[in-house]
Amino acid sequence: MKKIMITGACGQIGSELVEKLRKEYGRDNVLATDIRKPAHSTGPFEILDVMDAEKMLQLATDFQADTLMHMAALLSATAENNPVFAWNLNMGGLMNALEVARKLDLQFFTPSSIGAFGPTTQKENTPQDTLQRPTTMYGVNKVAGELLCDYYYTKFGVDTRGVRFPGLISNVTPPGGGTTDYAVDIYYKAVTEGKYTSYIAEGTYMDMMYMPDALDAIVQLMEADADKLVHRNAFNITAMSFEPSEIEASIKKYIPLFEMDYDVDPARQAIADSWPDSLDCSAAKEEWGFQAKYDLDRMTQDMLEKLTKKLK
Ligand code: AKB
Repeated sequence: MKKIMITGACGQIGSELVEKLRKEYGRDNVLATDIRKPAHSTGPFEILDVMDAEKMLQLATDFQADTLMHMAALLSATAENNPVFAWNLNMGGLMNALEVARKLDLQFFTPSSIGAFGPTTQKENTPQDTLQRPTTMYGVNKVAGELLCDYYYTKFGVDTRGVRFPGLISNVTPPGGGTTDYAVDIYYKAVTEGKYTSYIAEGTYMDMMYMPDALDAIVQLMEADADKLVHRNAFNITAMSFEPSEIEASIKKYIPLFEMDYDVDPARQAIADSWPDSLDCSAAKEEWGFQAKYDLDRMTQDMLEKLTKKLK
C-alpha cells in the first residue's frame, strides 16, 4: 500500500487530491501538509512551510512515506506581483521537496503549467518538446522546475513525474492568484448574481480542464509503467480550449438570462497573451493513456449543478 505525503494540501488542487488519494489508498496512508490547517480534516495533517527543509524531511521520515506530491506554489498573477518571493518559494520549496525524495528514495510528483511556454512558442497545437522562453516569473519557475525534475531523475534516479496543467476548474476550493481563475469565478457569479465581468478579453483562448480529469491524470501517471515513459516530467495535458464568450455561451444553455461584460485587467491579459491557445497532448496519450472525460458543456452542467446546491 502506498504512503503519500502532500505539500500545499489546502490549495486548489491539493484539497481535492487529498480526498481522492484517501479514497484510493486509505485515509491513514495520505499525510496532508500545509502552512494552515484545513477547515475540516479527514485524516492525518501536519503544519509545514515548504521552506523548512528539515521539518519536511522529518515528517516524510516519521510517516514512512514512499511518495511525495509537491503542490505548494504561488500562481502566475501573484508571482508577477512579487517575483523575488515567488522565486524563493517556488524554487526553494521544490528543491527542498526533491532533496527529501532523493534522501528517502520516494516517488515524486509536481505540476508544471501552460505557463512554462512564452510568446515565441507555437500557439496552436503546442508540441510536447518545443521552444520555452516564458516572460513571467511563474513561467521561469516552471521551466526551471521541469529541468530540475529531469535532472533529479537522470542524476540520482529519483522517480520524478509531472504534467503541464492547463487552467483548472473546480467547485470545491477556489484558486488564488492565477490568470485562468476567470473560468472558475464566472460559474460562482453565474449562480450567485446571474452576471460576470471578465478580466480576460474576448477572443483569448487558453487550455482548461475540469478538476476530476486533473486528479485522474495525476493518479494514472503515478501508476503508469515506468518503462513506457519516454518523457517523465511536464507532459502536456488538456481537455478543452476556449475563450470567454464560449464559456458565456455554454452557461447560457443552462442559465439563459446570464449576462457577461468585460473590464480587461492589462496585467493578467498580458500573461494570457503570452501562453498557448491549445496544447498537443499526444505524448501523454501514447505513453500513459491520458484521456479527459469532460468537455466544456459537460463541465458547465456539473459546475452549475454542484454550485447551485452549495451556494443557494
Ligand atoms: C495560473 O493561471 O497561474 C494557473 C496555471 C495555468 O498554471 N492556473
